[in-house]
Amino acid sequence: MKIRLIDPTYEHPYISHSQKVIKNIWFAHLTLTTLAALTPPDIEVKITDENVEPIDFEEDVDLVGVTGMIMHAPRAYQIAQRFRQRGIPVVMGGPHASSLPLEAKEHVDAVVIGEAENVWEGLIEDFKNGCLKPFYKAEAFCSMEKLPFPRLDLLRKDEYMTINCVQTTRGCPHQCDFCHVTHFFGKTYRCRPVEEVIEEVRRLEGEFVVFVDDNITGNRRYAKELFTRLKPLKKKWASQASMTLTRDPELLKLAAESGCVSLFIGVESLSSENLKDVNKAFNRAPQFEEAMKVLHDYDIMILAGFIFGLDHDDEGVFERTLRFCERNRIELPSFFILTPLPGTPVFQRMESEGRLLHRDWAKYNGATVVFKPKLMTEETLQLGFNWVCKEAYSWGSILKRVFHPQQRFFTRLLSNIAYRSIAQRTPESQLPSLSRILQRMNDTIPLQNTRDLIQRVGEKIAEKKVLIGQKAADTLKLYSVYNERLKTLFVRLEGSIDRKGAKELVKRLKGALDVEIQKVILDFKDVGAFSSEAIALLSRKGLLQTDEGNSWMAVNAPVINR
Ligand code: B12
Ligand code: SF4
Repeated sequence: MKIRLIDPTYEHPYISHSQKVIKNIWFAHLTLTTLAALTPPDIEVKITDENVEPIDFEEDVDLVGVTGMIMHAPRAYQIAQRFRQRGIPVVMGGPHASSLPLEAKEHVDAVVIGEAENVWEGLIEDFKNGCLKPFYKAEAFCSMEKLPFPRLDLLRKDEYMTINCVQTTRGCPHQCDFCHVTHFFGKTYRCRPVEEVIEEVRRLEGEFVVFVDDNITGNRRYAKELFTRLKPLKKKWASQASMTLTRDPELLKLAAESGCVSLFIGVESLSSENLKDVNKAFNRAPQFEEAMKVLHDYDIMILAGFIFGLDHDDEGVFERTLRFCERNRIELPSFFILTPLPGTPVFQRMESEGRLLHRDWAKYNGATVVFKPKLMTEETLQLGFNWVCKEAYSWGSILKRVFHPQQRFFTRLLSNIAYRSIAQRTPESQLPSLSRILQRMNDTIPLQNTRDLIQRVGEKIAEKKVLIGQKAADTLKLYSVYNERLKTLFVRLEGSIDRKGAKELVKRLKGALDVEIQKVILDFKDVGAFSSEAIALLSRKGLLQTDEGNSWMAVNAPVINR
């Protein structure tokens, strides 16, 4: 009996899948080599990664297996159709088929839901006996012990940057609302026996290994043991980890000593509100700069993932994020547009709020807007995303990020050049028009004269005194969010306001109130103290009224004359 396993290709709008790019930066997928290893030895099994070789649709095979993430689904269905036209049955598994098995079943003969380990052999037996069932659901998660090593020998190894991929754990202890991992693996986090991982790594040729885990440090005790045992192998490795790693110096040191050279870290957003919204508050935004520094101190290159289009993102987010990457010399920033993956809480939320634009899965690729964002239009999100992808890999931005005296300058530069070749495919785009204004409206203004500041009066102020103590702050902080749909700028003020602060505020608001912004809402409730001159100026401009609540003040554009 002959089985052909296929990994479909995908025409990504900005990630080039050219042979050169694959050779420079891709590592081979583990899916098919794992399935091949699970296939009984009496069966002839071959694999095709369509990204590196064409599919032979005329091949003489008995059964075809096809995999796919969400965006591969349409192509996977086309492939299935071609084989089924010839009467060859097709089985589909992987993240997409597991989330939407009923949809997948319309295109294939059998669907595997979940991991293959506990069902694949039984499916083959059924096929041999002529009684293939429509669905095979892995009822329990498989044991991580004695998993067969993937059949790397079936890959065209010269086509990839590396084929040395190893999985040490499955699942993640966290449950971020946009992530498919929790949906697929539930709340489980399973680790393979360290001994078996070490043996698999030991057998690999070459010094570089990719651990294709979702979060390699999800169980610290396990990770510490793994890293300790890896050290003598003297390999270099890359993987994915969550930000929590940066808060455990012992673990980080061990990772570096065991050969960790780069980590993909899902930073996701610089906004604490966004992180809280998507159940990722364990990423602590105020500590990000320190976290990036700690990774660099251990000479670990950072591939930082950022998601755009979360509910607190306005059109200033693209520039703000890029400047963060430049300031912190993040080697390889990776940007994604929020993608509601079926099965995830984000998908459910978007669906129930009527915010999904369509179900054209090919466009659910992390680079195309498929939902209605809250604070931006679809168009602004798309254009801002295109801008940041291209701008981050412009020579100017690369140079800001790669110079770092202590570290591997050439590795940083070469990886950036490789990523630059991908980013070149992103369509040309402009920075969203209000971005510059929004940077100015999210700023700290130092004050000049804090001596004659007076604490606020009124009921609210009594609470405030306790909060800010007796000392007035010597800065005025502006936190602003622009709602493009309402054409309204919300500005929250925090600290104290003296004459200089008030003048600067008025100046910046005048700059902001252009044709696009129609309304500004100022929130003074976190201002602890004003100088009398500031009160006079702000009142004269109609920005401050001493009403009882004195918190929210709505100011329409015409109030401030340009
Ligand atoms: C490594 C990895 C990558 C690597 C390589 C991709 C790869 N396939 O190896 C890179 C970094 C390139 C990558 C990129 C992306 N990835 Co990725 N990736 C992973 C990761 C961490 C591991 C994949 C892996 O090797 N697993 C090990 C193998 C053995 O497991 P498996 O593929 O799931 O297969 C098992 C079962 O699913 C089943 N099975 C699978 N296929 C089939 C087929 C048949 C016939 C049968 C019987 C069974 C079966 O059996 C296997 C054994 O149990 C997964 C998370 C995860 N844990 O799966 C995310 C994951 C697959 N990626 C994901 C996404 C979204 C992406 C991107 C689209 C991100 C983006 N927006 O750009 C890109 C797409 C790039 C591309 N063009 O392919 C999502 C997919 C969600 C979805 N529903 O589509 C996942 C689940 C992560 C997540 N956080 O949600 N990814
Ligand atoms: S930490 Fe990463 S892998 Fe884990 S649930 Fe969140 S996004 Fe998914």
